[in-house]
Amino acid sequence: MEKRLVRVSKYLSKYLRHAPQELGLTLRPGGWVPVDDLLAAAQEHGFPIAYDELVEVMETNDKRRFSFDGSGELIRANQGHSVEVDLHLEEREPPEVLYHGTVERFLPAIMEEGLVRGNRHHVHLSRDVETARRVGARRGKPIILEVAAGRMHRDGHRFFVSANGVWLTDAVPPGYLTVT
Ligand code: HQG
Repeated sequence: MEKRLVRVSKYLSKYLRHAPQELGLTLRPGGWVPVDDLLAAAQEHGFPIAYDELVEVMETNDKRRFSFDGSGELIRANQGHSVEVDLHLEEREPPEVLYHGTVERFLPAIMEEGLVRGNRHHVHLSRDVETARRVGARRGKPIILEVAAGRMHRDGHRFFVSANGVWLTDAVPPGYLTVT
């Protein structure tokens, strides 16, 4: 993706997931904000974004991080929030195995206390090894953990899928994790 669009995408991530209040925005249920309000606020805070750029980011974003609602008047980040917001996620039965990409230095803590959600609402899990590898590689040489999601689900843990296909759960206790 070209540089300017990456900047726009990062800007959107920051304000639609983590700091809407800094732009004077409030996320509605589902994480939505009016597109017009977002563009006006961005302009006012010194980062003007053209409507066409929003559409381009939406269409070219590798992970479909953002979406418009049906009317096209509202926009949101599909997942990854740290602010309190009800995303209306649907509970779903997960595949038998999901993956989590991380790095070596976190392993001792992870094997001791399991995967915890940190600042985000949920622990993020990937459907395939390749995606998990990319997530881990953001921090260094990736380590892939296999998550016994089917067994977790049968044991009563709840799973959700975001609109862009990321599997989410509250926490993964160490007994469901295997280092591959
Ligand atoms: C680690 C990006 C120590 C965990 C990605 C991870 C993903 C622990 C880090 C999405 C731990 C949290 C989420 C424990 C977990 N002790 N470390 N007990 N439990 N960790 O960024 O999964 O670009 O909050 O392994 O592609 O890396 O934002 O989560 O390394 O989809 O759209 O603590 O964010 O997407 O880091 O990434 P994060 P994540 P976006």
